Order: sequence, then structure tokens, then C-alpha cells
Amino acid sequence: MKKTAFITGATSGIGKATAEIFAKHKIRLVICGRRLERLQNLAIELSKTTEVQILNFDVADKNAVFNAINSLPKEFQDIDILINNAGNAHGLAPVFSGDTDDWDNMIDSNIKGLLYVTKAISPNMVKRKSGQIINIGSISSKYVYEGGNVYCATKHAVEALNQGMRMDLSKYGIRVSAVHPGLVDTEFSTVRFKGDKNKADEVYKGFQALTADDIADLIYFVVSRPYHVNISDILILPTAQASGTQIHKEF
Ligand code: NDP
Ligand code: 8X3
Repeated sequence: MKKTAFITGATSGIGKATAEIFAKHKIRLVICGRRLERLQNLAIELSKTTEVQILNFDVADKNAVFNAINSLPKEFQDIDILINNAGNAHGLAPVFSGDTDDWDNMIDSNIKGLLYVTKAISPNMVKRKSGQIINIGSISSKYVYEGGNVYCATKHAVEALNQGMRMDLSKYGIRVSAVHPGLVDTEFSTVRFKGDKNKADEVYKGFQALTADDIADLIYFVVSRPYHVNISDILILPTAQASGTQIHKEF
């Protein structure tokens, strides 16, 4: 039987690439994000190979999350795979000069948003005693770097939630995993630097960063293991990256 996946943050980067690889494998899709036009364009493309449903909401808006998920048509209500991917970094300032709106944004999306979506979707998985949740953490779930204070804290929280969710859900036959990427060349840094493309491009210069497709391939690997196999936690780095702070660059 065809599986149904629910992907948050499918309008760009890792989430979009994951939607594309899942579509190739005929997984039915619920694709989510705030930018409606991007969702619509992606849905047109992916509908050539699988059934696609759009959900346009902000994961940080609790009511919007529950309203959107409750509005799913019957044929998309049984979610087999949840990819908790939506999230971003906002700013790279030291804690004494950081913008509290940036902090709220990261905490509300990366932690609370992930929790709201999980709370809306997991009860049905528990009822069906089946399902898989993949939480997109980061190398920043394991290391902290200068100026990464709050972003890294949100990703450390994802690491803790991943462990906690697995403890809560494995007894119901639900697989819970975290995929923790190092530097991936997506819109991530453009968002972090508030649209400053030159500053964002600097992050990925002098070495070969991971691509969104590299991460999507790994996510598909995780979901395609036999059901008794749960890849619980995996760190994926560019070859040039050794830690959260050590990246070998050549110019
Ligand atoms: P992108 O900026 O390309 O994608 C982020 C996605 O998240 C977009 O689709 C965006 O959609 C969505 N999103 C962000 N905030 C919200 C929100 N409040 N409500 C709904 N959707 C939201 O970055 P990536 O693809 O790189 O990031 C995806 C995930 O991977 C994030 O959790 C990030 O922390 C993590 N990650 C990224 C790494 C990297 O180096 N790029 C490395 C490690 C982890 P929209 O704006 O349309 O709502
Ligand atoms: C994104 C990777 O190192 O920019 O989580 O924080 S990093």
C-alpha cells in the first residue's frame, strides 16, 4: 500500500528535495510551508508522479497548525511518515546584542512548531500503532559555535525531543529518528543573514557543502529500511567539515 508523508518546510532546501525524492518513490505527499505560491508550483510538478496535498500554515502558530492538519481530506489523514523539517536560523549575533525577535522566531518555529505538528499528527500514529517521525536536527544539535547561541539551543532541544519522542512512541511501534546535517547549501544562510546573499554565499565558499539532495537521499534511506530497523540518530557532514567549528576551506 502507498505511504503518505507529511513534510514541513517543503518550499525550499531539504524539505523540497525530500518531497521530490519521495514523489519519485510514489509516496503520497502533504507538503507544508508559508509560501503558498511555491507550494502550488511544487504540487503541480510532483502531481505528475504522486498524489499531493498542500497545507499552507506557519508552524509557530499553534491554532493554524491544528486547523490545517484537521482540515486534511480523509484520504490524507493517515500519515505514515512525518518529516519535522521546518525551521531556520535568524541572525548570528552574540547574546548581549542578539535581537529578541530573532530568538522568539527560532524558538517558536524550531522547537514549538516541531512540537505542535507532532502533537497534531502522532495521536493517529499511536492509534494505528504505526508510523515514522524524522526530526531534522543539525550538527548544531551536538556542537555550539560563536553567535549560534539560540539557534544551537533550539537544535539541542530537537536532539532531546528526538530521544524523548522515541521513548514515548517506540512502544506503539512508531519509529523516531533524527537526521543531523552539517553545512548544506540551501536558503538557510540567506534567511539567517536576512536576505544578504553575498554574506550567505561566503558561508559555502572554499569547500564543497552538502546539497539538499544529499540530505533527501539519506532521509529516503532512513524511511526505506525494513520496519524493524530504526536509524535513530545520524550525523551527515561535508567531507571538509570535521565539527561545528572546523571547516577546511581552500581559496
Ligand atoms: P531553507 O531556508 O531552504 O528551508 C527552510 C524551510 O522551512 C522552508 O521551506 C520554510 O518555508 C520552512 N519554514 C521555516 N520557518 C517556518 C515556519 N515558521 N512555518 C512553516 N515553515 C517554516 O533551509 P534548509 O532546507 O537548509 O532547512 C531545513 C531544516 O534543516 C531546518 O530545520 C534547518 O535548521 C535544518 N538544517 C539546515 C542545515 C543547513 O546547513 N542548511 C544544516 C542542518 C540543519 P516557508 O518560508 O515557505 O514557510
Ligand atoms: C545548520 C548548520 O552549522 O549553520 O544547522 O548551524 S549550521
